Amino acid sequence: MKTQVGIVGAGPAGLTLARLLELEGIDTVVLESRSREYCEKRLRAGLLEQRSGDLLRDAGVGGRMDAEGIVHHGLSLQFDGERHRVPLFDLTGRSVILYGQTEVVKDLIAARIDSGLPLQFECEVESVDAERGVVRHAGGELECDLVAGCDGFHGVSRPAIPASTLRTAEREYPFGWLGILAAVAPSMDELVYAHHERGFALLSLRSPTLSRYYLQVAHDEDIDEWTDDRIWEELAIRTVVDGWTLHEGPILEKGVTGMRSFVASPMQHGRLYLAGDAAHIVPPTGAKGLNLALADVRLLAEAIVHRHRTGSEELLQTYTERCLRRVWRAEHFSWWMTAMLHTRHDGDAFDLELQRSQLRYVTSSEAAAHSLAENYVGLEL
Ligand code: RFL
Ligand code: PHB
Repeated sequence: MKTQVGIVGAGPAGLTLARLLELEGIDTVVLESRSREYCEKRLRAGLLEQRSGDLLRDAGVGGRMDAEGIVHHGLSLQFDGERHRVPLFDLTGRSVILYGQTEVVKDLIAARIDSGLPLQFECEVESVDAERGVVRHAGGELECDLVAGCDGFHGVSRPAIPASTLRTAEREYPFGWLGILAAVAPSMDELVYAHHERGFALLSLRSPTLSRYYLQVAHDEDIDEWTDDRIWEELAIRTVVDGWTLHEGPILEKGVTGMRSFVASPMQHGRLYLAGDAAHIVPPTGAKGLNLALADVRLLAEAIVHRHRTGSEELLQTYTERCLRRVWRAEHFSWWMTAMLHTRHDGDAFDLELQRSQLRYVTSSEAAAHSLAENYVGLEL
């Protein structure tokens, strides 16, 4: 079997790329190891930059996001028992949209199926030949003009770049996030990022009836140690402020994710181009992972279309360089938010006072708040 662009992975990166290329009349085949049901249920990110929302809208898959997504104009940072609002929109003229990654994926899969274009679930790619553009899977081989490796951090695409060429930069953190989805109206209107000596907590949401809350835990925390009562108790302790109540409800899902920063370079080799988590990972504190994945595929689609129309390889050749400028800005911001908000159990009084000073600074200086806000809503790079 042959195609112009073989896409490995039907996460947000792979599906969005397939859609952008479809709109330009370029043939693609998407191969995904998991079932459709699994892809549509995997609970992950929730926050889209305005620019990511625009991309999905321009791709004709923004209808439900516009109807059901919730636009936020600010967020709160909590420390020393008080909340301080950062007015994102007033500072930057931009806002963010709360709309689950699962919903984005459902919309993209539905659009692909509607168009009747190839999308194979339960089709695990075993290896990619980056030089020849051949993708091997259980059912045979796919010969591609170009291959897009959109198969996430644990995929097979990145290892197809020779070890002698691939450079990686990485940071592991000694903590993880325990995340819950609860069937209860969110107790707040906007996201709350809470610093607390017992550990960070984040209050987020998915809809007027679904709350998404997170607790900092050990990176290898055993979820079985956390009963629902213990989770609610800990969330209440870390997010307490006078005159406010955290409402509890049935916990529908819970899980622990470790945190890491990771960047691979180059993001391309031969006919292979990496996008999204296959090339880079950020800790979730900056809410950047999904947004970076969408920004990568926007550049990749442009470069592929440019070559298709003009024959020029220029945009494809500079793909890595153009992506990594934005990726490293997001890496720094995500690391900085993580360091400012999480409690290091091996830390001392000096670490704690630096965090409190930084938090006071970003919530009292307009210049500092502006810097946080423009990174959070997404810089144009
Ligand atoms: P994905 O979503 O991992 O998709 C990769 C797909 O490839 C498939 N695959 C293969 N298919 C065929 N053959 C193989 N050999 C394959 N190997 C893998 C996989 O099954 C999968 O379907 O990567 P993609 O598309 O790059 O998307 C990246 C995002 O998923 C990720 O960055 C975000 O979820 C990160 N993230 C957040 N990002 C944000 O922008 N805003 C947020 O608010 C936010 N919150 C989060 C997050 C990630 C979290 N977790 C669980 C890691 C919160 C959490 C808790
Ligand atoms: C989420 O709603 O899942 C979410 C929001 C903001 C973050 C991370 C996760 O920084």
